[in-house]
Amino acid sequence: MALYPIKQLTDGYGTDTAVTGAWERGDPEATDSSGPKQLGTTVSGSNDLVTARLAGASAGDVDGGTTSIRPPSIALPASGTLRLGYSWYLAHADNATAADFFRVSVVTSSGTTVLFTAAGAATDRDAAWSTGSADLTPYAGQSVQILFEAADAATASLVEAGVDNVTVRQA
Ligand SMILES: [Ca+2]
Ligand SMILES: [Ca+2]
Repeated sequence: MALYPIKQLTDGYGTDTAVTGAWERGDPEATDSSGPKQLGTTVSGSNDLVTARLAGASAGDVDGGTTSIRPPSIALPASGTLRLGYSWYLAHADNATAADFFRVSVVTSSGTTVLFTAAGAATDRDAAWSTGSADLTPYAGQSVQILFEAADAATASLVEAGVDNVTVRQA
């Protein structure tokens, strides 16, 4: 089993459209708006990847479009079963819609493939860590990047997201 700690780069493709709430790595402050919307505690330690870590005067959430964060390329082993693991949350207020999202994708030299999407809805969704995983075996032997995106699309809504403990394991 191999374990790869993954670094990150915000707006790695220069395509982000969000005007606030850009992903960053740091020690997050908790926010509350009808329940927790940004978690002040992480899974791995003091830091996580979070859509603007400070609570600030306003909620400091994603506004105006999409924000992305991706690690540098990682060279996957050529053999074995490869599994991506991560902890994540998406939180939004009841002013969200299905246009808002949290998304995980794998990027290779031949394109981007969505691995997971959590869409928003017109409900109050509190932040809570969940674990996600995806099979990266089809990408064995390739150089890949894991791309995380969060979006406040369509009408403005309170949207926050977090990611932690990103790993690739070889079995
Ligand atoms: Ca935030
Ligand atoms: Ca929205």
